[in-house]
Amino acid sequence: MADYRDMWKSLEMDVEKHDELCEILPKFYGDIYLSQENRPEGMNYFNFVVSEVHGLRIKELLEHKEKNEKVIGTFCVFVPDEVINATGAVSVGLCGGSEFWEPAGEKVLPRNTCPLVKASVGAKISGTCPYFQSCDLIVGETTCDGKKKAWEILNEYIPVHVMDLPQMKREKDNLHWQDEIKLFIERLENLTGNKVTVENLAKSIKLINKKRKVLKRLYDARKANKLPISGKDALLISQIAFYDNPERFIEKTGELCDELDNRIEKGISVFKEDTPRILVTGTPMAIPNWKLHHIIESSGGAVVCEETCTGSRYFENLVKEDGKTLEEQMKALADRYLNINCACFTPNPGRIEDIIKYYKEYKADGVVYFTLPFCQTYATEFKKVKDALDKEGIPVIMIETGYSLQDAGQLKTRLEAFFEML
Ligand code: BJ8
Repeated sequence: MADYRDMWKSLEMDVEKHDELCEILPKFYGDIYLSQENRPEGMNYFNFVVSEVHGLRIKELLEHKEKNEKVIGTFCVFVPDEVINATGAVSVGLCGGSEFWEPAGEKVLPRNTCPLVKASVGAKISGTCPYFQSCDLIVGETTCDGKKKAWEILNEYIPVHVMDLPQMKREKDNLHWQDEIKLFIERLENLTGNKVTVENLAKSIKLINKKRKVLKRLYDARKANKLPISGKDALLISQIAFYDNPERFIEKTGELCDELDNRIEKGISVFKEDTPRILVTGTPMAIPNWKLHHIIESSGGAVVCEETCTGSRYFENLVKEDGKTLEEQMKALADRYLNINCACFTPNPGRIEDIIKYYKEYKADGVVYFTLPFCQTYATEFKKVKDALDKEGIPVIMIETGYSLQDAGQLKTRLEAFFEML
């Protein structure tokens, strides 16, 4: 990687501490990703993106900022990227997926907070995440209690706009979410000095839909009997979707999908025949959290789909493109976004329907229900999901695990036993 130290210093980062992270990541990535055999050629682009994760992409963000285009950080798939894009700002997903950031988070948050929240806050207050440092505004949302209260603390370090997400899906909740989108537009208009118009919003809706379509195409390739790509690679692509330039991401993922189609035609697979096909469902896996996928795929399983926010919840369902007024467009946005089935909603039957649907569509043999420690919403929802899966005769195992690799051996043993019985 080129020398970006001056750039990091200009972002007021703790460059020495950041060096520690830079030392861990390449080896970690090499062991998990580059060791895979028979990867599609198209993964080279994503290898490159990871190798430049704190370099070239940050340089691009700073170039945007030089043109007075703002950078907006987000933490949840409910925050509409379309609105950010329409104001000429750039959106980056900021969820922290590494234990490296947890100790810093624990300085201001209770230890028994979910690692995603601790790492996200820790990334900011330790000054070791150039994405955070590049942001002009971050957008929080009222989903789980851990996140909701963390915004108040983060706001001491960086301006935070909080979107009040309803937790039910009635008509009045839809109207409320439309209203929140309107307030978000106003906040961004004030920040950027650019107006959201029917035209620029329509263009952004089309662009983000295109990104969803290419991700859907990638996931469709995983429905093939012979899997042309590993679950680990597909997860990585989903994670990169949150911060890469959208046009380039669409193009490169499209090229990869062409290659995957070709592999499917020729029957080329990255797994041995009869490898158990696993649907992963649960909490999001923020980059570089590749732990569970790596353990599954090195214990004799293959991940065929993620019913998570770094998976299907990010790209399923498009925003209607035919809105003629801003009101119609906001309604179309609210309709699409409130179709996401996060466990912070009550009740949340749509998620169970999705899991069963994907289990069938992706021809899975079993379900791994993943939850980060201290995530009450997903942990509690397990009962409902398990009851429904039991009724359908779908095998499921619950795995609660954080970012540390300490329990890797134990998880491997449990997963191997689960795959054995599929
Ligand atoms: S739409 S899943 S991105 S809220 S894992 S921080 S819920 S304690 S991330 Fe999420 Fe939006 Fe829902 Fe998706 Fe809290 Fe649970 Fe931690 Fe979580």
